[in-house]
Amino acid sequence: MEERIQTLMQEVSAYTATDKAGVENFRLAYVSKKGAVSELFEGMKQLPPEEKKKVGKLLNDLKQAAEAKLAVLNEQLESHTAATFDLDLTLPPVPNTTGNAHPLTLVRNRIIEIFERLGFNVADGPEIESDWYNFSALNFPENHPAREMQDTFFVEKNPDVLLRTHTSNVQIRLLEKQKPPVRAIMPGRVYRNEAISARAHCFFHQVEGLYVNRNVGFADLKQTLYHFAKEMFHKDIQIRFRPSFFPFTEPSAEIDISCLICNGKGCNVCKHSGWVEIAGAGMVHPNVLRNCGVDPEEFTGFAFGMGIERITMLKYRVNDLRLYSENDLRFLRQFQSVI
Ligand code: 2U9
Repeated sequence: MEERIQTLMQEVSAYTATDKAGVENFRLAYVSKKGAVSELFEGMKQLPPEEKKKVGKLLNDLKQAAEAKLAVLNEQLESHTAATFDLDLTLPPVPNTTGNAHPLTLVRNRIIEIFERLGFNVADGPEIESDWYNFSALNFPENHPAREMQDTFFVEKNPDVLLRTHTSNVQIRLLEKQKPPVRAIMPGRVYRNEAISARAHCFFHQVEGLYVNRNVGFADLKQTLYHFAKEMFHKDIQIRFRPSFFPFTEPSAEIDISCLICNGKGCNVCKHSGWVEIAGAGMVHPNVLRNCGVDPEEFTGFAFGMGIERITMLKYRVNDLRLYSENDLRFLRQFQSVI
């Protein structure tokens, strides 16, 4: 009997199957109730008691080996089936879907392209900033509301370490180290402590621009932004400047373009005014120039700032800011071939 067990052990270990029938044959031959192992268990009853113990152990080992082998054969069959199942080699191949740039990236790149052709460089700087570079150097008074906890994110509640609220910090750093002429734009992410809704988010993206040189005037600012609007939207767009106030520019203005939907006739998008806001701008405040070591008697400059989300919204009629950060492919895939 011991010899028979040994032979079966060898058979079990050498067995291979490539299909369902082969696995089933194995099960019937070795594992089923009518299989060889059960038959041997039956035959064990006839053995003298002194042999039963030894043969019983060998038989149990064989039983376990046969069951383990059946599991392996089943597993092999399953993975083989999964790999070959439904594989119809006559079908045309499924094309690889390529990704596309995010709409904000597309618009940012277009903005950069427009200003680069006017001679602006692109500058970059830190998103975690000190109070000086984000507020004080920009002529924000001590008690300005933007400096409050409810408007700005402070890092570990330290009033001197914060997430920048605009990319103006980059312009300050640039002016500090580069003698005019300075002509650069600063695209980047900025943070504000706002509740998230269709119209506001706790982070968004800006492009700010700065041109500091001798004899830079408001007319230069107007022509620069007019050129930008025509390139970004369309050639016969109109532009207007409304007086405004920012601590870092004097005089300051808000920039509107004629409504892209109704061409200035009045509709829901422009709230029946015929105009929509695209940016803020102004002449750099003399205090800001002085804070950067630039003599305001010798140099003047203009600056502007715009939200990339806002420009994208106007250009593609996106009506909810949250869409930009939700990663919904149905939204993102619509921008595959624009600009
Ligand atoms: C320096 C001097 C001046 C940058 C400017 C604006 C006007 C402005 C807003 C537009 C929409 C921010 O994204 S937004 O909410 N920006 O209105 N920004 S002038 O002025 C500067 C910057 C740096 C050294």
